[in-house]
Amino acid sequence: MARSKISLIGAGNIGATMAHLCALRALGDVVLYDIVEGMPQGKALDISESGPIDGFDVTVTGTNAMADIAGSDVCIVTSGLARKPGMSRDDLLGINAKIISTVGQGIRDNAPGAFVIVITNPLDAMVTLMKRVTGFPKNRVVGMAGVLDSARYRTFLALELGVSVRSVEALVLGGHGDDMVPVRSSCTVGGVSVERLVKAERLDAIEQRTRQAGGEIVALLKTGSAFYSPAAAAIRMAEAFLYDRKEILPAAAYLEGEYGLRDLYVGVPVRIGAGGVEQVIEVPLNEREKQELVVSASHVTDLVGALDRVLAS
Ligand code: TXD
Repeated sequence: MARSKISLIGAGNIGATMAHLCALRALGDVVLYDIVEGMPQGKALDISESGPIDGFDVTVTGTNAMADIAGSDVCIVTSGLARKPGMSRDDLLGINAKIISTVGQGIRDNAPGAFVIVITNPLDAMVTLMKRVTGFPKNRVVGMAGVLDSARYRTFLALELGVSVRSVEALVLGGHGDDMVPVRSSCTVGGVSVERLVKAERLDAIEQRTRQAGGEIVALLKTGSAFYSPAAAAIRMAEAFLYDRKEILPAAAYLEGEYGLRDLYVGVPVRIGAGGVEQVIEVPLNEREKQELVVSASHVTDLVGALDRVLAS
């Protein structure tokens, strides 16, 4: 049986980290694409040369030719600029919209059957643009943010309680911005509601840190943004697709009435399997969470409006 083909569009911090993860897990043959001459080729060769050490036989190929992504099963897109200190994700809109437009045409023309996972910020606008440019159905274009944001929430709660991250179930919905929605009402630790274990004011602080977690790392790194955890999050989504896991994960999905929202991408729980985004899962929210989701979704609507103005200019 032929190996899967995974094309990583963008060979920067996240793209190269994903390439290494794909190789270590022998997820499939990897194509690492970037516009910088030689860079993807060098990183791909370096990863390949670790094959005898870690025992993987999948191929990792670097290229500057978009045609080399032909026939990909999955395309994961990180092409674009990352934040610098003081920048918001939305500040990247103009330049990254142009890049995603070009990349989307390349995917449409070269990998028309691919499942596309978008990472590039501002995520909610870029995944919207990717769906428009490729013309792919909603089940084959998804944004990666919720798996990362939920992992951050889980990490901070596990640290607070001194328990394994495996014992913390937590979900973050909404846009990938400062108004994302940690869903406290369904958060459990060892099956026990988190509200029975952590004081409300500590939960407020942890949830605020979750919302600001990306900026916290940008401020520390000064030269870019998080990349190990975003890479891990996107590969988790790709695995759910490639292995037909039917795993329920939070992701930016195109809504058509679910959660009372329509015709926009918002972070919600979805079932990911061989059909891509196979189903949007509606989880119960309390009144505060419902309101917060509406506010977060309205920011996505505003962001897409700004995108439309940029594209029209
Ligand atoms: O949760 C999330 N979705 C976010 C997303 C989490 C963290 C980072 N987030 C965003 O991902 C970040 O704000 C950026 O917009 C992307 C990629 O972040 P990364 O850290 O990988 O950025 P790099 O290291 O700058 O890599 C971007 C690469 C770089 O090598 C450029 O040469 C390349 O993108 N690039 C292109 N590749 C292909 N085609 C075009 N046109 C192109 N333009 C730039």
